[in-house]
Parts: sequence; C-alpha cells; structure tokens
Amino acid sequence: MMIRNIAAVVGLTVLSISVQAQYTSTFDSNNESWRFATMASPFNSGSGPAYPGTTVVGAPFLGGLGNPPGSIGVTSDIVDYQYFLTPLAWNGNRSSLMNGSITWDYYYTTTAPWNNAWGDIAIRDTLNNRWIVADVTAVSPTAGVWNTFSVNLDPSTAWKIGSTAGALATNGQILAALTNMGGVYFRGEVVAGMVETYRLDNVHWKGPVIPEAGTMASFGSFLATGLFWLRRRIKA
Ligand SMILES: [Ca+2]
Ligand SMILES: [Ca+2]
Repeated sequence: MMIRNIAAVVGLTVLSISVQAQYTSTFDSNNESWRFATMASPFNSGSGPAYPGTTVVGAPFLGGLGNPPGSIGVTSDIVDYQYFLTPLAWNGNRSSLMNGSITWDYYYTTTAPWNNAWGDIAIRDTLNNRWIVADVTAVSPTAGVWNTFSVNLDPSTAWKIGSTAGALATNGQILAALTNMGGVYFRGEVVAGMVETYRLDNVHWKGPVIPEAGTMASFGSFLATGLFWLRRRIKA
C-alpha cells in the first residue's frame, strides 16, 4: 500500500502544462486575412474613434520585407489614422484567452517625431460598445528597427476604457472585451500628416498556461484515492 502511494506521488510530479488556444501570424506568404483600418482619430481621448473605422480594407502584404519577410504595412501618407486589424474570423468569444498575452513586432520610419500619446493596441467589446486600450510605449520606440511589444490580458497591463484618457479597465471589463471580441487594433500610424513607413510582423496571441485536462483528472483521482487510504489508516 505504501509503495503504491509513493509511486502515485512520483507520477504526479511530472505535471504537464499546455498553452491554451493560440493565434500566430508571421505573414510568410500573404496577409493571412489581416485588415487595415482607418480611424477618424487615434485612441487618445474620450470613448475613442467610431467602430469599426471609416474604412476597413485588406492589409497590404509586403513579401520582401519583415522580420523575417514578409509582413504587412505601407509607406504612405493616408488621411486620418491607420491601425492593423485582426482577421474577421478571429472575432467572437475569445474568453479562453483571458490571462494570456499578445506580442507583436512593429517597425516604422518617419521624418517627424513619433506621437507618444496614442494607444498602441485596442480591443473592441461589441456587446458593451466600448474599447479597451493600452499604451505600451512609455518612450518612443526606435525608428528603423523591429520593436517587440506585448500586453497581458489581465489587469497587470494598464488597459483603459475608451482611450488612453479613460478609466482603468477592471478584470471583468477585460474579460467582457474578450468574450465579445470585435477585433484587435494595432497601431500603424506614427504621426498625422507625414509620409511614413509602418509594418507589423510576428503576432502571437497566447492563452493562459494551464495544467492539461488529463492531468487535472489524474490529480483528482489521486486525491480521492489518497483521502480514502488516509481515512482507512485513521480508522485503523
Ligand atoms: Ca514575417
Ligand atoms: Ca506611448
């Protein structure tokens, strides 16, 4: 009896973990159905720009450019404010990605300073008709190189409601945005009114790291066996 229980404990120490649902875009050969949204304003005041934007088109694919090639992006001076937008197929209930993270690579060049006051990433909550917005650039990112940014999908990232000027989002408001997910918007635009270059590559949207379901089932069964054995020992 004792040896069998020790064996069970040893087995349990090999706990396996898995990363739940995950999206990855590296734009190796096409734009992977990513979109390119023009907004009437950046996410820097009030409740933010109108959803989904004044125009939403397919993101321009850059086959020869990227980290490594390709990527999506433009070199242009398009009126208003451009954001890269996740594929339509990603919309919906993404609550399983709560407590996960998003990382992405961003490249830009410009002849005018980066405007640091805007939100860098926004998620649309289509039920409550609001944005959650994060500014991940405490200082201007370096021009002419690939910068890696990341956010956590929990309150350890300072998500704001509507815009960078909004109230801090609660755990429940972050979860609501993921549950009613109408698109993740990644900042492209550097500064208004200038010809500039901006590109996006290597988007990784990971879920939380959790024990595998099978492991949890084994763990539960081990606990039941262990408690039964312990109860027998106490009675004896
Ligand atoms: Ca790439
Ligand atoms: Ca900033």
